[in-house]
Amino acid sequence: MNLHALYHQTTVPYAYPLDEEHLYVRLRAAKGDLSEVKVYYRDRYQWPALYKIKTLKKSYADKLFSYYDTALALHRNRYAYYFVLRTHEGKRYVMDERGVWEKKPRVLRPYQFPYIASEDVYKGADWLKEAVCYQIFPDRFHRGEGSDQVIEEATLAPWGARPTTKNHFGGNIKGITEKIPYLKDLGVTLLYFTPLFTSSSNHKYNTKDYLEIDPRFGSLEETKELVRLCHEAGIRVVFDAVFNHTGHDFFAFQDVLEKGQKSEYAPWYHIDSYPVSLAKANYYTFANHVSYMPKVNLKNQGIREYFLQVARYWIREVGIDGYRLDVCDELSHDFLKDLRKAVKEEKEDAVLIGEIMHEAETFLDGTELDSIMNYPFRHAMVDTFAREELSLSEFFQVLLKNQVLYREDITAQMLNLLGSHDVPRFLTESGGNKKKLMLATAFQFLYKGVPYVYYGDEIGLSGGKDPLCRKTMIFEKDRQDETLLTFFKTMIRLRKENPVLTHGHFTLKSVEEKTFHFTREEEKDRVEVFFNLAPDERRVTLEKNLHGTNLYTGEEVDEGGSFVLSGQSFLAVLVKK
Ligand code: ARE
Repeated sequence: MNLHALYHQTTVPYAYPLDEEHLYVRLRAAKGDLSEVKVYYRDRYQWPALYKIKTLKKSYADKLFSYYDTALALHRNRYAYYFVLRTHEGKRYVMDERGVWEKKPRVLRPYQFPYIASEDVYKGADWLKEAVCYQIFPDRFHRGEGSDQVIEEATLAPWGARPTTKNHFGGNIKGITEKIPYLKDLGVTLLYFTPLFTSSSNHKYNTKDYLEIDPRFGSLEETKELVRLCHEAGIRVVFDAVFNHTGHDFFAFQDVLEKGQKSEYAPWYHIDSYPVSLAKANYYTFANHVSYMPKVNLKNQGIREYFLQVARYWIREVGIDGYRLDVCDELSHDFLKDLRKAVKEEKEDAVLIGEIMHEAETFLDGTELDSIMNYPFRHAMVDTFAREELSLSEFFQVLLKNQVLYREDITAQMLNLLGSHDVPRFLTESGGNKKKLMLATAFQFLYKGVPYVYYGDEIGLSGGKDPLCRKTMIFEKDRQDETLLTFFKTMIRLRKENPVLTHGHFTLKSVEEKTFHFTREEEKDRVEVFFNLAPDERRVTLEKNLHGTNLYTGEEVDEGGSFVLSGQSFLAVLVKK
């Protein structure tokens, strides 16, 4: 028994309210050490101390640990609890707030979860869990006809040209609107647009005016119409908000450039010295010396209030469903909490999605963000499915670690991307191997979390590092990869038709050198999933017989003992319980 591995804390993800009536508790132990974990719990005011008893379920396991959990309920929701553990050798341990005891101490000090206050209960966004997300880089998606767009033809590159850091292609709001039927047919239900607000660059992360749609994209009216029609088609919309920095041409920074220390907006930024100079970049910027992106001082109430109003404005005016927050991990927790309140006041089920390229548990405890762009997932997928640099057991070590860091409902809401406008496309990472992209996509749709498609991946767009991953979209049928497109549509449909793929618990059953087996499971349904990443066929051994329906083909599956998976293929079998 490894006592060092035992762990519990009275905060996320080890203890937190699931709702007003249920407290979730989790305990960690070294893998394979325990045969039983029980929790003894009572109302903290109940005297004499009569405890109820519940057995915890082993819900997660990674390379080193097993995690046991359950949900508790008590009339007044004031909890005192301790754990009783039993090892395979029959030894018994008691774990309370003061530590682990071989013999039950004369005076127990139970853990306390003193009260579930309803205002502290995180309410996940069910629509987000059920979403299939699609990211659009507006300048590159489609150029619609008859828009109110203001365009300088002289600076425009021909559609299909090689993207550079500077060129514009003229994609617009109208263009996206015209393609709603395409998006509906594809089946996606959440659109995320990189920034739409007025800005001089093609990517628009240097905001000049937070309250205006960039005239190069079109008008406010066109944007309202786009969002209205998306909603009509059952598609939600999330805007990009850049609150870490402004553009250098934003009115407040212009005032600082002009008036120096005397500017009332100087405290909105972090200025090192005066006079402020773009050439010297003697102020805090995004990354290092990116002078056209001065970093904002969110401690200042003026800029904070300004941004909160911006956030409210677009929800109220256009009816969007939330924000993707740029460089989210460099905003402050304090600001994010205020932002959450403002956004939820405007629209209860609006969501905040952080752009955080790393694990982000301090932002996802339920008081700030609803989700992040799950780059740890993306990197693991690229390293394993595309580049084959991580072994499968290492791959699952990364994924399972990602899972146990977060609340269960947050894990189900993570945006599991394979690519974005900031990283090379998956097809390019795979050296152009479409089978790899298809396998990775299949995994994305069968795994827990929100599948996220970067525009064009579904028709075979390729592209390396920024700016090459931002090529123009192709809508001509004969230039689209039909096999890929049909595959994406099928995976999206399967995801939507089988709620177990959204809500089902994930359990890793076995991992071999190139094959693995996992399940997604709910009360009534279970999906058994097998992958073979090797180019040649592999035999997979079954623990028990497999009867059900092949999700992809609809055919009946009836296997026992073992069966053969062809090279680079997967099998997902729906089993009715
Ligand atoms: C330009 C050049 C790039 C160069 C970059 C940095 O094109 O080749 O690497 O400058 O100097 C926007 C544009 C970019 C532009 C950038 C600056 O879209 O094309 O890049 O502005 O002008 C970190 C941040 C993360 C950020 C990435 C880019 O943590 O928040 O860097 N992503 C957002 C957006 C970008 C956007 C900005 C921020 C700025 O999604 O599109 O860039 O508003 C490791 C680290 C990450 C790091 C990542 C990349 O993975 O762990 O933390 O992300 O590398 O550096």
